[in-house]
Amino acid sequence: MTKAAESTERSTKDATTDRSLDRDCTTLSRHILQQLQSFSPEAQDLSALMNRIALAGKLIARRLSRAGLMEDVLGFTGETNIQGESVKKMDVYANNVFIAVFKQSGLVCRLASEEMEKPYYIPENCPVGRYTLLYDPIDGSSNTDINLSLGSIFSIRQQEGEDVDGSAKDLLAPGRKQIAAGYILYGPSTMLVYTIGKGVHSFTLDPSLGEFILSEENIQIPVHGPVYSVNEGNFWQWDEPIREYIRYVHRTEGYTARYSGAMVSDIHRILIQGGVFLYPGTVKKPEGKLRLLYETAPIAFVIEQAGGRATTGYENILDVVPKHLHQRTPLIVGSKENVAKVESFLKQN
Ligand code: P6P
Repeated sequence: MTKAAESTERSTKDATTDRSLDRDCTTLSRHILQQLQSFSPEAQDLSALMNRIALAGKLIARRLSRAGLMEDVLGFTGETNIQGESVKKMDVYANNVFIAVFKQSGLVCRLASEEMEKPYYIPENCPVGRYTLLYDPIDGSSNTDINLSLGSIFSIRQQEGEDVDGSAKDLLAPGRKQIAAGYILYGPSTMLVYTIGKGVHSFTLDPSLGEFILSEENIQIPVHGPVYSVNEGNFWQWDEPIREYIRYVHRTEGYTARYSGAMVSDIHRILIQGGVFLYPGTVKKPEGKLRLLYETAPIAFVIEQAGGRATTGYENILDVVPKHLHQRTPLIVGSKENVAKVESFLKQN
């Protein structure tokens, strides 16, 4: 091989090495700073905050990966949470993990969770910490004991006002107030997907590094997709227009049903392959099951940032003003054309 060819080969190898090294160094905290194109105190805070969320994801992923080998990890606690749901031991553990990672952070003063009736305040962080974390620590608890995919959902808001009476009234604001949102998917690999309003980006946990490394930037949801994701066991509880939509996808070529019992898994599939996820209201529960502040609003932020849509069927999820912390909303979310098709049945009503 000529010297010139050798040096070209060497420089190509170097370039490839540099590229893979650069990729391995594109951690979540670095990516946030790149997204913000700033090293301001606010940018550093948000980067540090997301890094703590990543730490929570690592701790939960580690626990899940060994749950079957440990005592007292799986199964129910025997308690019932504010939602009236039986609490899994993993729900409690994960809820406490998110609290623990923000202690002594000076970042997050309040945490509001599906598992806690009222927000949890971290005294040493208040009033310095101006961020509030709203989260569903384990989304899809029914999958915990059967080793199927699960998620955590997070939403970050800026605290507005002093909240002197601990009522956290400033949280009763529409989802457009979110400054960051995303989810952690505990699947064959652990992925973290986030947005700060500058597109949607996914990171994969590299256990050998203990870091979430950038997998995909600026994810765009397909305009249309084959997947419809809904619990058809509720068919007879839905309003007629939703039943009509389901009859439509049953008789129309090109649709396929996928429903895992963990919204994060179903949403991630739809983000990548396209389609629509529905958790409609029912006659008995017109507001549906999913909670606005820490489930439907963060998911809506991510999917809208990826070019999709999220609606209650009649109102954009991100415009809904919650009346209380654990307010529920119906959810129809996914590819623009698939969501529009569902809405077309609702409009006929
Ligand atoms: P159902 C999990 O409890 C959850 O909040 C979502 O993750 C999931 O999509 C849904 O509820 C499952 O509810 O009524 O279909 O079992």
